[in-house]
Amino acid sequence: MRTQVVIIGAGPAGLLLGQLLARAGIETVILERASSEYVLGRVRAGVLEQGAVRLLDEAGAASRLHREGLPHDGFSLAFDGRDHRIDLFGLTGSRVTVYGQTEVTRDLMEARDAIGAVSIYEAANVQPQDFDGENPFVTYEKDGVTHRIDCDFIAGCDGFHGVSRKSVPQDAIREFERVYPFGWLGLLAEVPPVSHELIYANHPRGFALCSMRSATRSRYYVQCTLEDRVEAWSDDRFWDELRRRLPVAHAEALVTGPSFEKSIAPLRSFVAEPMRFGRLFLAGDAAHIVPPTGAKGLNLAASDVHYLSDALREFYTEKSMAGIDAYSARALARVWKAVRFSWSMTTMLHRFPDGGAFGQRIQEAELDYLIHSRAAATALAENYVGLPY
Ligand code: RFL
Ligand code: PHB
Repeated sequence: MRTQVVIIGAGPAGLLLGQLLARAGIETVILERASSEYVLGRVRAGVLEQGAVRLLDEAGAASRLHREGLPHDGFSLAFDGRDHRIDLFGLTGSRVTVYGQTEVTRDLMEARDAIGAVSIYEAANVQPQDFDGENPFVTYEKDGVTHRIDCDFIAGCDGFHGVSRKSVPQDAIREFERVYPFGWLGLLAEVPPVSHELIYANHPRGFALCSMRSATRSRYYVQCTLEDRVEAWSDDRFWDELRRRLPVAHAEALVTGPSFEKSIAPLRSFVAEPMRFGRLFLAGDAAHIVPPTGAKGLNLAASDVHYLSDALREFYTEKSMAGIDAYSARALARVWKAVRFSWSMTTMLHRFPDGGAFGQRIQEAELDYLIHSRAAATALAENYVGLPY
């Protein structure tokens, strides 16, 4: 088989890239290790920047998002027993949209099916090959048979644990990493959200986040230890812990109910440089990971895909390598700003086991500064709604 671009991974990065390239008349094949049901079953991000919404529009996959997505003009920082609103729209003229990653993925899968583009799910042992030269190809196994797809380019959109980054020789890549000494325990329940906006809480017992998927479905998180196991967290224990970490008015208003998803995610910052190796590109979580505190992971996948689809369109329509040569530097400039922001939100809001009394006072000073300085609040808001691209 031959195609123009092989995309490894059918997460939001791979699917969005496939749609944007299809709109430019560029043919792709997507190879995904898991089944489509498995991909749709992963509960992850919930907050979209306007740039990501614009790209989903361009991809022809945003009509349900416009109907069902929840526009949010602000969020709350809760500490010291009180709520402090960050007025995103008032400070920046921009807002975010709350719409689950699962729904984004579903919409993109349907858009891809509608144009009849090829996606191969349950593709085992996917291997990008010969991307140093002019004639790269990808091999994979399906139902016990080995296949080969020749192509012009390979897009590694296969997430943090994917094969693409691992296929690059070690001396060609540099990795930067920070692992945080805690995780997030997340829960989904069919109950109305405690507030119509998100609440990020800094509390002596640890961080908590109140988010949502709709007017009837809530997504909550509490900071947990790296040793914690989901099985040790009954719903009752989770709801009790969440209540303790919220201002009293929210704790009293919290509607609880049985969870239908509960999972623990460790927190990590990670960047691989560069993001292009000959004819292999990395995009999204394959190249970088941010802790979820700034709600940036999915949005960074979208901006990478914007730069990459532009570069490939330029190559095919203008026979120019300029965008391809610039891809890694353009993407990384935005990535590092989001990595910095996610690290600073994480540092400001969590209890660090080794933070000590000094760390505690620094957090308090930062939060106090934020709520009393319009400049500081604007800087936070500008990063949260997303830097331009
Ligand atoms: P994905 O979604 O991991 O998709 C990669 C796909 O590649 C497949 N794959 C392979 N396919 C073929 N061969 C192989 N060898 C393969 N290895 C892997 C995988 O099966 C998968 O389908 O990466 P992508 O597309 O780059 O998308 C990134 C986002 O998923 C991620 O950044 C966000 O979910 C992060 N994130 C958040 N981002 C936001 O922008 N806003 C948020 O509010 C937000 N909240 C979150 C989050 C992530 C979380 N967790 C669990 C990590 C909240 C949480 C709790
Ligand atoms: C979510 O709704 O899952 C969510 C929202 C905001 C974050 C992280 C996750 O910062």
